[in-house]
Amino acid sequence: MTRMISARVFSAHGRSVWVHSDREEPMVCQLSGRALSPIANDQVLLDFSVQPPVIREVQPRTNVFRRQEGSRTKILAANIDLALVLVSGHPGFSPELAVRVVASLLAESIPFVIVKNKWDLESARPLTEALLRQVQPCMSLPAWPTVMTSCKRDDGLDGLKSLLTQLGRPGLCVALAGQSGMGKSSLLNRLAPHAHAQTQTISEALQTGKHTTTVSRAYSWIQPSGQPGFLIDTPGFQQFGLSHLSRSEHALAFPEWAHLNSGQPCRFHNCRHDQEPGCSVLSAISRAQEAGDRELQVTLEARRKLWLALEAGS
Ligand SMILES: Nc1nc2c(ncn2[C@@H]2O[C@H](COP(=O)(O)OP(=O)(O)OP(=O)(O)O)[C@@H](O)[C@H]2O)c(=O)[nH]1
Ligand SMILES: [Mg+2]
Ligand SMILES: [Zn+2]
Repeated sequence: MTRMISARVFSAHGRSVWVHSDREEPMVCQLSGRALSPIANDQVLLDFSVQPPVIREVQPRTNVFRRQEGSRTKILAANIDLALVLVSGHPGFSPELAVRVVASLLAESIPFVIVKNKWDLESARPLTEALLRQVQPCMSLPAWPTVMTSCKRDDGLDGLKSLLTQLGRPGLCVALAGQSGMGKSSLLNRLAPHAHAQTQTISEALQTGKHTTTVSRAYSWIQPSGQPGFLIDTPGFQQFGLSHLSRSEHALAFPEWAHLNSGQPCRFHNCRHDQEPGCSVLSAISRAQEAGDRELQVTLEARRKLWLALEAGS
């Protein structure tokens, strides 16, 4: 007789998948068909009538954290309730990669908080803030939420923990996302010390991370609220393709474009905010320049460049 149980994927390594269920110890399973490709934090149906058990079905996902690499889709995690997007000034993070991550999360309606990690490194703070200005909506629109953390200080996670306490509920799934070397696995180890995730010093010569985490992995943990939940560590990336998203989905990361358009719309409804005449974004940049508002001018121009990079189709 077939015996099916529902289980959660902790990590997938090709055809071997680590799963965990309420009733069984963590175990390695096989996949029943070539069409199945479960990813960390997927819910699956396990067939226990064979040994080792076989995954028969991946249950519908509420959302996915994904990026595109050429024609290949890379799904990093599924069923996320909250994403923590780590940035840092050491090494200086890429605003373009951060904007791309933000767009991908907004397109999937995944709530997120930007985590300014390595806050103990005082000399790196100004760079973190300067780079973040390019990621945040401008024109007085609400900023994406942020929190400061330090994995090196005893009190370094207090702000994040109180935020997580407010958001706490049974089974909350929190994913750690961001470029290599930002400290995702270090933060995981601080929040869930039993995880023992591998971490590695950054390359000082290249000012980059070393791509230490190579596969996404979910961990069970007790949230600061005292409730059980899941933390998902994901590998850092050097590219974050968004060719699967539409222009209006890219625009979610640039809410000021819609704001400017609602005042004096661009002359062309499909304006790319590149060189078109009568463009509301280019006009706003000129107005900022005329008013001597250098900070707004520079921020708008930097944001417009990031937008054009996303629109370039990669
Ligand atoms: N000073 C300081 N260093 C930190 C902090 N968090 C992480 N680091 C260091 O940053 C380096 C990279 O940390 P990891 O946790 O491996 O980074 P990661 O984001 O998981 O990187 P990938 O797995 O390559 O994507 C390590 O040397 C950590 O010790 C922090 O809050 N302060
Ligand atoms: Mg890591
Ligand atoms: Zn325009």
